[in-house]
Amino acid sequence: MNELLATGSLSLLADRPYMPPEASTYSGTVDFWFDFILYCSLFFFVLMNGLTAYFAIRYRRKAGAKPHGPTHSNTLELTWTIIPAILVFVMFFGGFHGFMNMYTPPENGYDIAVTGQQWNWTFTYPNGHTDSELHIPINTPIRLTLESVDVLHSLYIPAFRAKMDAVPGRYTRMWFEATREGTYNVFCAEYCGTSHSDMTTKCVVHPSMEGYKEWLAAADPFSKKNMTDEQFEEYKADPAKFIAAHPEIKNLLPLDKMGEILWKKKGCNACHSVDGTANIGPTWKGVYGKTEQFENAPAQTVDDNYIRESIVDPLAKIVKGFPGSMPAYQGRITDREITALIWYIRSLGDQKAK
Ligand code: HEC
Ligand SMILES: [Cu+2]
Repeated sequence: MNELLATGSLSLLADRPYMPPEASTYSGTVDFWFDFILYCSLFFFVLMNGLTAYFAIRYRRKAGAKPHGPTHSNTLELTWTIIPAILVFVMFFGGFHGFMNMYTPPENGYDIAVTGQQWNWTFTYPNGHTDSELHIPINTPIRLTLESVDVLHSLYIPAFRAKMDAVPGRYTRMWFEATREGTYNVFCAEYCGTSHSDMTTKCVVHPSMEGYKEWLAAADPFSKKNMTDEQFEEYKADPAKFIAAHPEIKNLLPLDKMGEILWKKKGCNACHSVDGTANIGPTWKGVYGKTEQFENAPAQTVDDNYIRESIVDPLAKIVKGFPGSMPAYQGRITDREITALIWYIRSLGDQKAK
């Protein structure tokens, strides 16, 4: 029984039509106990309402009959106390056992760090690569350490039946082991402000550890492995020439295209549009080269240094008419990434300002 519970092979049906697919070792266990409670409740609902209806008709008040009060039956009272008590203990035991399994990360887990912020998730992989998507290998216990830079969030992957709060100023942990390859939904399950419902991403389960490692190596074109600092200087000077000369460096795009990817990967897109529409923060369209007015500083032109400052220390100059609500990226973004973002913002500007 214990092994069955731990491996999650307890499952009445394969995928239930009313549940997401079962894609982790413990999702079967969760579904088993969910169904157990559901069917017990259903049974007693039908039994009690059926009897109530039956008795209301069978013993309805008849003309001339004398009503009499309730009598006592030990047998009946013991029955309806002992049977539900046993059922409740079974539910408690099953639930508690499953809970302990879900909240005790295995010692040999593969670690990935998670940062929640309004309104995106950042996953930091062991090689330092950060990504807004969660990629994991199949059949490997994954341990996540969660933190939040602003308010309460909650990482929720329904297919794994896994959920854990991300709390500012505290680390929380969760673990799971995926059993099916595929792409699954990831949500924020804690109401966290205006764009909470957009705080979604994907979890990609790679069919093997090798496949996952390959993805990881190619995912970050700016990782140290991919480019030296001298190469980066060359690349900055003339991206097209550099890319042509270095086909061995994977996934390399012109800097502004790289910035466009980072705009999404770093979660800037939650607050900054690039098409002129208003959002939580100012749109990036046409911002480069324009004269910006501030709440707390004299006006100045939007140039490279100003953009850098806005990313690492956003509250130093708060754009007029906007809240001081941009999270500081100091320590969570590399110089290369900042450069790429600057190129992207430039490319969205007035061509003359370039
Ligand atoms: C939670 C929302 C939010 C996120 C996420 C966010 N920003 Fe901001 N950003 C703002 C707000 C609000 C302002 C205006 C207030 C201020 O200047 O601090 C702003 C201002 C800016 C400015 C100055 C724009 C101008 O018109 O002068 C730049 C540049 C900027 N952000 C870059 C970024 C980058 C790059 C990222 C991603 C790495 C990012 N922001 C992520 C909310 C956000
Ligand atoms: Cu959230």
